Amino acid sequence: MSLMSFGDKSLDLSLPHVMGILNVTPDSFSDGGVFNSLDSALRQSEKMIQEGASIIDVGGESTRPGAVFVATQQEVDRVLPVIDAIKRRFDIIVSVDTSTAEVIRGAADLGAGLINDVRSLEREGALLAAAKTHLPICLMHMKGMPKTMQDAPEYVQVVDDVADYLMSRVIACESVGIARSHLILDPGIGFGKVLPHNLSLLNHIEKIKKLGFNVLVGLSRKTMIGDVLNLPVEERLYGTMGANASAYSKGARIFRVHDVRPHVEMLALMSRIEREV
Ligand code: 9MG
Repeated sequence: MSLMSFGDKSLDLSLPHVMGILNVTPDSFSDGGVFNSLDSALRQSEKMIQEGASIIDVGGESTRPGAVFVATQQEVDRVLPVIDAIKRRFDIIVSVDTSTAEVIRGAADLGAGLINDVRSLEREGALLAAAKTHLPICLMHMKGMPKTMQDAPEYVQVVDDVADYLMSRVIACESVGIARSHLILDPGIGFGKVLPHNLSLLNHIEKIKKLGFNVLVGLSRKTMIGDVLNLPVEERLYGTMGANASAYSKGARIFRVHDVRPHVEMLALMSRIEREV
C-alpha cells in the first residue's frame, strides 16, 4: 500500500488510477467546446465515474499548442461552478487543472483534492496559494509557454533536463513548506517537446520515478500518438492505450485520459498480472 490523501479521500498509489479529463474550455485540442455547459459537464463526469475514474480533472484554460491566454475571472467563472457541482453531486476526487492562484484557492474551498499545474506553480502567487491549501500537487514539466512551446524546442539530454527541472520545482515547493509526500511529478508529454523527446521520456519514466515521487502521465490522443501512427485525433485510442501501458510498466501510476473505461480495464489487467506470484 502506498496511500496518498487527496482532501477527503485517499488513493493507494501502488495501484494504477485513471484521471478523467473534463475540459470546460471552448478550444481544447481534442474535445474543445463539448463540456462547457454545467449539465454536459455533470453528465460527462457521471459517465467517467461509472467507468471507473478515480479522479476528475477540471480545466478552464486550454494548454494545447498555440492556445490563447485566458483572463483570471474567465477561468474562475468557467471552472469553479463545475467543481462545486461535481463535489455536491458525486463522491469523487476532483483535480483542478490550473496555474492561477485565485482558481487554486477557490477550488480548494469547494473541496478539490488535487492541484494539477502544467506550469509547476511558476505563475505569480501560485506557489503560496498552493501551500496554503495543504493539498497534493502535480508538478508538470513544460518548456516555454503554450503559444510558442512547439517552436523547435531543444534539450541537452531531455530526460535529465526534465528531471532537473522537476527537482528544482520540488525544492521551490519545500521552500514554502510543501512536503515531498504531497507532490506528484509529470514529464509533460507534448509540452515543448517533439516526437523523439516524448518517446525518450516515455522510455525512461523510471528515471522520474527514481527521484522518489509518484508519476502521472498525460498523453491521451496527443500529437505524438498521431505522429507515430499517422492518425487523426479521433483515431488515437489504441495508440494512447499502448503508450499508457508502457508508462505503467515503467512506473507511472496516474493516467490522465479522455477514454476512461478502456484504460481502467487495461490497467486492471496489467496490475493484476504484475501482482501474481
Ligand atoms: C492539463 N494537461 C494537459 N496535458 C497534461 C499532461 O500531460 N499532464 C498534466 N498533469 N496535465 C495536463
